[in-house]
Amino acid sequence: MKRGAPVEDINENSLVVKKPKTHAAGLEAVVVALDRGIAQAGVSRTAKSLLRLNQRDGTDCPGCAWPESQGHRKTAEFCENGAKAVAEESTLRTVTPDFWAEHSIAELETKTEYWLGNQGRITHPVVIRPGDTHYSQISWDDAFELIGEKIRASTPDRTVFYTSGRTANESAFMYQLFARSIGTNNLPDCSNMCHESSGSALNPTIGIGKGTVSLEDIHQAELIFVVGQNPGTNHPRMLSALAECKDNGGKIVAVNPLPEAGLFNFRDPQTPTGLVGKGVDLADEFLQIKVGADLALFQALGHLLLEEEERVPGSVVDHDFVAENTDGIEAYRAARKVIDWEETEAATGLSRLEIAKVAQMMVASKATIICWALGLTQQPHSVNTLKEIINLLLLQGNFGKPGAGACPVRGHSNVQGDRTMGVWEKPQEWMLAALDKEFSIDSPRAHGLDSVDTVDAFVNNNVDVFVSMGGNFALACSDTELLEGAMQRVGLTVSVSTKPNRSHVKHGQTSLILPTLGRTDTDDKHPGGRQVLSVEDSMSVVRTTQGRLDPVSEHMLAEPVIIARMARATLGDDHAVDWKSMAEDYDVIRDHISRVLPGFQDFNKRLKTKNGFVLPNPPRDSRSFKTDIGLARFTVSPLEYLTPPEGHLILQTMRSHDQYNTTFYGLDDRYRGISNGRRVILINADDAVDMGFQDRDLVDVISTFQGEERRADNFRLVVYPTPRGCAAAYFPEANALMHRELVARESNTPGYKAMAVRFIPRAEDETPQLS
Ligand SMILES: Nc1nc2c(c(=O)[nH]1)N[C@H]1C(S)=C(S)[C@@H](COP(=O)(O)OP(=O)(O)OC[C@H]3O[C@@H](n4cnc5c(=O)[nH]c(N)nc54)[C@H](O)[C@@H]3O)O[C@H]1N2
Ligand SMILES: Nc1nc2c(c(=O)[nH]1)N[C@H]1C(S)=C(S)[C@@H](COP(=O)(O)OP(=O)(O)OC[C@H]3O[C@@H](n4cnc5c(=O)[nH]c(N)nc54)[C@H](O)[C@@H]3O)O[C@H]1N2
Ligand SMILES: [Mo]
Repeated sequence: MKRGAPVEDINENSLVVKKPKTHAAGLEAVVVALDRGIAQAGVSRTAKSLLRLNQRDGTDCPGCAWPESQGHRKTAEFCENGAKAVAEESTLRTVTPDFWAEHSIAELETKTEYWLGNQGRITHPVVIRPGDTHYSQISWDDAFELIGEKIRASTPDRTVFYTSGRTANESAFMYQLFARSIGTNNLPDCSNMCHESSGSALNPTIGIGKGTVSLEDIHQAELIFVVGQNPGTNHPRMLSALAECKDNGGKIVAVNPLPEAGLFNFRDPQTPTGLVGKGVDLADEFLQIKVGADLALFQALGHLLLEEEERVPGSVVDHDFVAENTDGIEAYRAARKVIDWEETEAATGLSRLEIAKVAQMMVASKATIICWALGLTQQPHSVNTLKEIINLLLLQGNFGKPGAGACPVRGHSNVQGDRTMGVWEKPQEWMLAALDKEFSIDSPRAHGLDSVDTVDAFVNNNVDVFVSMGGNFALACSDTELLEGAMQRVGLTVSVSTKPNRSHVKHGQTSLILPTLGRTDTDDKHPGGRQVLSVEDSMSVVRTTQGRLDPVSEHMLAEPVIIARMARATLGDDHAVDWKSMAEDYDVIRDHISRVLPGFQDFNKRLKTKNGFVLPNPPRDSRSFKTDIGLARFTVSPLEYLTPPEGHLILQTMRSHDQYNTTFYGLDDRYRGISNGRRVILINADDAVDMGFQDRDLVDVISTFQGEERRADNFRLVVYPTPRGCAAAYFPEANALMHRELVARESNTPGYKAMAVRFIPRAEDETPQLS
């Protein structure tokens, strides 16, 4: 691939399938990482950005939210996929006004996300108005004026402010302040689609919506569960932490329908033995569970732990902890007393023996951590599944001691920080009161729209202005076809973006694309010189991030500047909030934050210390649980799992090794052995036979939800070691199959890992050729 030359689009007929791998990383990871970097950005930008990644005064990796070591850092503290995220952003390819003049919307509609994203960084603000066929350049002044005009012409409840989780703390704080100054809590974010279920389970049970472990805890744990997570791809630096835990004598249990390579063996590319040797074996036990059956598994484990406690009193339950800090153990004990093993085995696809073996590991462990990600958060009963995890942790007193706790592994690199900063459609009263006091504004109290509500609001023509701080709403959400149609009816869509994506193509009647600086870009056009931003990782550590590369265009603005100018254009220069000072000097934003948010006192000063600082975490710091009753809660949930209707399979959607959400770095899902194509359905060999199909058959897919169907055509079946009854496809191709009402109860997170699908054969010659 020539640097600067964007790629060809995907040809699904070139699909290649090989045997899945059983180890992650190694030399190949380094080769791929450097290759991608150099192809996009050249040698010097690649070296400059990668060496600064995750260093103390460097750039927080825009990849995932896994924390950096507080102690010694390696010269190169990054992983293959972090390097790809950086290559994607630091690319020298550019999307200039000429690009928009050359390609009409009609043409761009035929392109895949792979092609769009690979065109490069957007260099100038552009606009498209009703009747236009192409985007064209607009000045920043005119763009802001247009935004102000449209927001003022609307009512607050018809304006929506979406955030994708790359936005730094300071920008997120200003953004929610802007929405609230206008008078709306319509602040949907990617967290609604991601770990909202975790927050919904953790807040009422342990009194905080975040994880309770540090990186050091991962190293020290005696037993770690990695559940519903593919760390080899989505959090590769987690593998080093797991390897360190193994080194210290810890054990690992992996729970996943798929035998993901990163769960089994890790060849650390940052050590000589990792590059060429056998690597470290990770999972001691692998429970290949059926999709959606984790609640059944955790209930069975609860039953076995309590059974053992009855047999040898004092051997399992941490009675002092339970008596002092928790409520509800009696009801939990009673509910777990009986178990239907036949049903449990059928639901999970696991044997009683396998489950008992893992229960024994829990009994033997004095410090257990349970990690989870989207495999647990995106199903109708997700919140109850996660509450069941908390039950297990509470039983053995696994809070507030080294090597123990709950670990939701977050997604976007600052998704946790954005929420801390108040990007939430359901803000708490204390936060609004603090905002009102600090800024003399009158924040609205009524709750706003989350991501799923926003899709509904689009469909029902209830949105006039949609502002998107990063992200790709059209493709990230459910019901792609319906949503895209509905988004096109919105009066004004504003995308603050780095790269072209589908949401720009399926734009509102008038649409603005505003190019912004990314994490790796220097941000120095300020009276006081270069500015730094801050982020919060998955383990509540807050630290600085600053880019070191010259931006590829002088016309891009930093996110805080864009927000301030939108606010001034909308609210006028005499508004109570001094937007201008905040955009000029980010210390001013941080001073405000320090007075509004608990845990941020002396923000500016503490941010400048070596490792940043850790936010207060009552369960972790002092075994205190700030729930409404001041105690942690055991909960009782009914047994629930997913049963596909006759002739259907349960479809989960997941990320390939070569993508970042809706952005595709390349077409090589290397660990799973699938390359050059993405429209695939992984299916168990016996299910394929039962349904009358063969490996590599071409099918159209139909999903069923409450009597309604959705359809997505032209997928290839790939026989794969997934459990019976459970299929898998890539996100976002499968989002067209997602009914928007299929959600997790309580959290309203889409059930992206819980669709019921069937297939109809498709003749080979029907295959439309993509570009
Ligand atoms: N390189 C890269 N890094 C990323 C991202 C990316 O796209 N690319 N995305 C970021 C974001 S926003 C997020 S939220 C995270 C996502 O991180 P992950 O949660 O790891 O992402 P998914 O690819 O959705 O993988 C879900 C895993 O859960 C398993 N699974 C599915 N259903 C079930 C189930 O019912 N039970 C169990 N036990 N397992 C199940 C799947 O087989 C798969 O291994 O990663 C972040 N990091
Ligand atoms: N079927 C299915 N659907 C899912 C999921 C799933 O597992 N299955 N996962 C869900 C999850 S967990 C998430 S988090 C969402 C992801 O949803 P989003 O966060 O909305 O999507 P991304 O693909 O991460 O957004 C990519 C775009 O962000 C912009 N961008 C990149 N960096 C920056 C930056 O620094 N600043 C700004 N302003 N813009 C930037 C680029 O223009 C790029 O096109 O998708 C959800 N959808
Ligand atoms: Mo996410």
